[in-house]
Amino acid sequence: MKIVDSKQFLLEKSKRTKEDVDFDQSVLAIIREIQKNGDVALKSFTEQFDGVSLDSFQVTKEEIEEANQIVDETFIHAVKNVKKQLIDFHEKQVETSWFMEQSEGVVLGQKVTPIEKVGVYIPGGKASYPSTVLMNVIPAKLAGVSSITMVTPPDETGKVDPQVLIAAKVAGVDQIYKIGGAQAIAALAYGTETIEKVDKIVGPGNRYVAEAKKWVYGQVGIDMIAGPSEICVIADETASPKYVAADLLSQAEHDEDATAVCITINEQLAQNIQAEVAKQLQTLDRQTIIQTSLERNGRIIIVESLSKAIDLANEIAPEHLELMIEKPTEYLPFIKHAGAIFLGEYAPEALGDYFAGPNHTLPTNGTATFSSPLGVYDFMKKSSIIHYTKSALMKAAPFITTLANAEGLSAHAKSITIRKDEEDA
Ligand code: HSO
Ligand code: ZN
Repeated sequence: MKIVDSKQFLLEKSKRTKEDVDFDQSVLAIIREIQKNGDVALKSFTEQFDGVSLDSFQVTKEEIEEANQIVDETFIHAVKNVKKQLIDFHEKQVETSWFMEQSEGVVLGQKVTPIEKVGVYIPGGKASYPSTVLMNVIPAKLAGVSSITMVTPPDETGKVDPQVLIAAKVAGVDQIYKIGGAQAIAALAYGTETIEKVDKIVGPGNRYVAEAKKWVYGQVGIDMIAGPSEICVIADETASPKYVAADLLSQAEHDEDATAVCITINEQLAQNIQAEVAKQLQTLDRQTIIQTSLERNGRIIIVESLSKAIDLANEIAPEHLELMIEKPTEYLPFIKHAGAIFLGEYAPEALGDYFAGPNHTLPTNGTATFSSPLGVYDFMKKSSIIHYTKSALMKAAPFITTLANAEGLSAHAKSITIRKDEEDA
């Protein structure tokens, strides 16, 4: 893992390349094809991209039952425990409708309504995570979403990961289809003969999925465009280089484009962490992925002080930020941009990935500057409520008509005065 200073780091970061237009267009072509030809197109894309010809996309009760037989007890037990933790945390996010009264019988309010139909995309293959099923479905359930459709690509034998099926069952998914990629996003956004159109699509995916979500946004809602996972660890001399290294490696193992950076305050600490990373790497399963990811994006950055470290972290706006420093809570007020903030040496990122309760779907790629973790609020929408009495309306009338006339919208003004005229008549 390279040791750099903050200038070098920021320079490298600014050189990252932008997406190409041809790719955008190829994804759009897939979407249009699904819109036009529905299930027929879905079937043929599944043959082309997943290498399997399916007669039916829907996962049957028998397949779920079979998964139940294959998957071991301890896994099911763990999933149920994680579910409890997630419910405990996310329950706090449930919002309720509220009303307020003003003088003259005026009532104003905000009515909260769950989104009706939600599609959850779960990637296949290497990145098929049962934990992600729980993280996406549980907040939707708590919001009161009435229909949750999960989609996930099949393998070349036409099967999907049984552990993902179990997580879906425990979380309470209503229907599951074996489709993936941009074609699955299009099917959820526009509907086909078998797939019912949804109102919002959530869940992570590869670049095809991410691009397709951008295209269908507006037709449906989307959660966010999730990029490769990132961790930033701020470590001072009280941090254990072993723990810091382990956490960096845990993130780097996600994929070759994952980012693991550590910001620390002196050369010696940087070297200790670097040595630990090299040592622990030898013991891990996904060495090639980790090596590539560390070469591409793994850096140990040396800065002069903790406050400089915080400034740099705010500039990065990482998905996960670990504060492995003495008295981490004292620095919390200064952290402005991070998806999730882990305080102290016993809050490693994996705790948040799997168990603690907060969502592991977090803003990546600097988007923590303007967005939040996935939550119950992503599955609820609000309607404003306005009730006025005649006397209250007449009091407001001069203000309304003044503004309406200023905007040249006399019909607006008339819709108020007509109510007054009626009184005079
Ligand atoms: N670190 C990932 C979540 C995850 N980790 C799933 C393991 N499984 C993105 O926050
Ligand atoms: Zn993870």
